[in-house]
Amino acid sequence: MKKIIFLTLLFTTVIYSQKKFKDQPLVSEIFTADPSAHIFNGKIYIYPSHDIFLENPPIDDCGGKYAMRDYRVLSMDYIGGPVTIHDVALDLDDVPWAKRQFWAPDAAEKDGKFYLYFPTKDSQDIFKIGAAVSDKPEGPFIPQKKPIVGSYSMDPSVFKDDDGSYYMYFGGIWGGQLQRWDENNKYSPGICGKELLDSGIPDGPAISPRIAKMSDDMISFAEDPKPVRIIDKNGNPILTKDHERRFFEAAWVHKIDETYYLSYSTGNTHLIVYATSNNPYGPFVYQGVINNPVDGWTNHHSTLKVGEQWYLFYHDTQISGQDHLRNVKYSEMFHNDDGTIKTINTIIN
Ligand code: FUB
Repeated sequence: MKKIIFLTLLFTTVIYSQKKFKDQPLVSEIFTADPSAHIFNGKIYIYPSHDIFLENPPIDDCGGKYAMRDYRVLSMDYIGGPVTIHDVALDLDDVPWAKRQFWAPDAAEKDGKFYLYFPTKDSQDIFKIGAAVSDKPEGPFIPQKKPIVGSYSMDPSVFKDDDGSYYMYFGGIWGGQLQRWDENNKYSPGICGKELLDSGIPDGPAISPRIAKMSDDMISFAEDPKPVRIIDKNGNPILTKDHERRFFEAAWVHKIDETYYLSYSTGNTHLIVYATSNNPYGPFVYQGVINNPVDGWTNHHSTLKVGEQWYLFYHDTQISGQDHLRNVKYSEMFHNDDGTIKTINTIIN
């Protein structure tokens, strides 16, 4: 198997050496994706998915080839500094309710404890979101015995507001199963892929990411999840067939002064876009593109201010050339004087 991996990587390295990438992978020893970046205890910690090589990746439209089994945390003392790949922070086998697929995680700190939030499929193959606790940012994390009550779908990200409230944003369509949950948080089995683009499906307001305030214990929701509305500048909802602007996955929030920036991936159109609001619950008004398509099918990011500089953490497939074997990177990100964000191009032509 090592030979196959070696030949695959050699082949793609030759092909990819023709491409010019704006930024370089943070680590090449393991494959990493979906970076959620934070500053904890004065250091930069990155919580990525840990992609794995599969000899025969399943061919389905539900994300079967993203079959991750553990999490590894990365850290840097400063931007540009050496990157530490920490030991396994959480293993799928240690989560009693988890069956398969550790997808994009996030983390939060409160009162000296660290919380890892992770989506994974339960015994029924339904994505739920788990919480795990540690005394250290890099783990190891001890998982709760059950998923967070009321959680579903994937791509959790936890935002801490200035008043000390924490909110979880979550959800993702297609393989992330958000389309199976209605806005009253009721589940019905359903499709999970390209069928959602079928011209036969009527247009209407696009599926919304969800928000739930976290309880003081940080391992449960204080309220039922609610949809986060994304609208255009005329106050109309962004529509399902507006593929360049509608939500797909990877919701993330940062705040500047009184403005909340919700950024997210448009998925199969491969953009990271953003919308703004003066309320964490929204509605958020669509503004524009933060990151143009990267190399590879998925585009998933986080934002982080280090000193006075904002950064976009993201992934692409520079090392492997394969959609499910990704590598995390970062880029400087700039807000204009009017609050808009300059678009980033990570592939240089
Ligand atoms: O890494 C698995 C999935 O791919 C993530 O949860 C999505 O956001 C996409 O990046």
